[in-house]
Amino acid sequence: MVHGCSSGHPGGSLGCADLLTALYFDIMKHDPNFNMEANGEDVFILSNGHISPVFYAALARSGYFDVKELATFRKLNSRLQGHPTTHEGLPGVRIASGSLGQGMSVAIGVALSKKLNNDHSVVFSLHGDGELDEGQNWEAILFAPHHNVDNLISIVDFNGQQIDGPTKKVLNLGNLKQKFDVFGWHTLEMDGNNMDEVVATLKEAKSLTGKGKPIAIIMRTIMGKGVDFMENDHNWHGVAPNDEQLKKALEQLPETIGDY
Ligand SMILES: Cc1ncc(C[n+]2csc(CCOP(=O)(O)OP(=O)(O)O)c2C)c(N)n1
Ligand SMILES: [Mg+2]
Repeated sequence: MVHGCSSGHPGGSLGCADLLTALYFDIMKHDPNFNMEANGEDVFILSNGHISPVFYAALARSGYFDVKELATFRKLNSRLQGHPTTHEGLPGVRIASGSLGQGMSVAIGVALSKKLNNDHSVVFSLHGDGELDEGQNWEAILFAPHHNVDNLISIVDFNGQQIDGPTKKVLNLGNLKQKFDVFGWHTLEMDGNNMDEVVATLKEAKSLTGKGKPIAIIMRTIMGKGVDFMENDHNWHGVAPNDEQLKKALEQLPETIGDY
């Protein structure tokens, strides 16, 4: 998809492919016959909107829209813009994201309204680690435990990379598990590129909902997972592969379906 329009974000998308697959194909109770109200449904809020390629792929593969539409990614008049927005009318997109830092606040709002509606489904949100540099997150991280938002599972893509370099160099996050714990969250950790561990940890997180605390998952991933020359390299945060790089990448990912 990113090669097809010569722009977009392959690094974070590849790293989060396991998570999105687990959520949409196993963990979440959701209806591809999309309804913005989401009554009785689990909700996923993508905060790091630049990883839209993997989000759109998960939505299409689980039936929200035709897989062939993936080929329109980032093209003029497409519903699949570089950063998701609701006004394009793409089923499955619940918020505009791309301006980093807002998704957790939105997810908390959705979670609180579910409580008011006596709706016992769960809200999942995904955030980049570099995205946590944005101060609004820390207000949200403080707010959620104070208001007992215990139907929220916020996942951080802890790939150690962001647009300008390794997170340790740009703005060190230190011990993120300790930070969430001390703010009052129940914090889990997992290897986000080990499917068995992803599924087991998400199930554990779901079992911890309704117990008074919001749940965070620090998800270690590899930026560019599955393509050797992209792995762990922040330069693949937001660059499209050329023809030769695409060929090499697809050779390394034989399971890539390529049917659109
Ligand atoms: C508010 C805001 N500031 C800056 C940017 C530019 N920007 C886009 S992605 C990114 C880095 C995000 O790092 P991370 O969340 O770790 O994503 P990854 O590189 O791991 O995919 C930045 C600074 C933005 N989109 N929004
Ligand atoms: Mg990152």
